Amino acid sequence: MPGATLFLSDLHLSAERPRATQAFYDFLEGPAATADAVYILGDLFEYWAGDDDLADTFNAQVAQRMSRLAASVPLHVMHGNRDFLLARRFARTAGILPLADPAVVDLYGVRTLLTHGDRLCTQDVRYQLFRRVVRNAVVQGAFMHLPLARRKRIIGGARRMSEDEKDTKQMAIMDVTPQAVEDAFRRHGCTRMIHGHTHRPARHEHRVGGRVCERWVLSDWYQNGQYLRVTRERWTSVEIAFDPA
Ligand SMILES: [Mn+2]
Repeated sequence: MPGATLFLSDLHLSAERPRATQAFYDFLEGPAATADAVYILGDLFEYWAGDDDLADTFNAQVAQRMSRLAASVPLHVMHGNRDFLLARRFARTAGILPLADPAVVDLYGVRTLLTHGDRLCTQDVRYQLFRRVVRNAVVQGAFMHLPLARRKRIIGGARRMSEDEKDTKQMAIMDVTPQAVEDAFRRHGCTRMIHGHTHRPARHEHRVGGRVCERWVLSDWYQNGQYLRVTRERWTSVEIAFDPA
């Protein structure tokens, strides 16, 4: 059996979506258990209000299931735009290895760029501004000083606003821009890239400086689960059917 490295993103786990959660647990005990490494490229959780929310039964259970895998398989987790407050206590509890965004890894000899993907959506100027504000260390520090219940209410409000906006925003501005993609390939000297965030699973080719570069986009886990399986020989998208409701 050749070694395989697995990539997934945008699971958006929450207590309200038990089928996705079960599919994730099955993934952890199934394909992940024999992998060389597993990478979660952001938005593991629907939202994360702070590591003190590990007192929540659902969150604690997810962390505990992850820690079982992490005891034997390197489990890397990158922040998404919904769970960027995942911090040290979560990392310790779940046994995960925090992964910076972007990150460059060597996949069986192929230099590959990993990113959540929201930074590539440069046409969404309002979002990029919002992102800079909420990722600011001072803003985050002040936010984390609020009581957990208050933080959850604020996040709930922000999520409702972004859902409303999605109805009116043009589809194109919520996708990555080719220029941002090409810049990223060039800047990091990679010919492959893996990202999530846009919920538009596909394999794209980009011509950058005379070279053909591949960009693999991971799926969300709303209707089905999905992961990308990378071996020395091939890259394969694998779908996971959820149990019937
Ligand atoms: Mn996202």
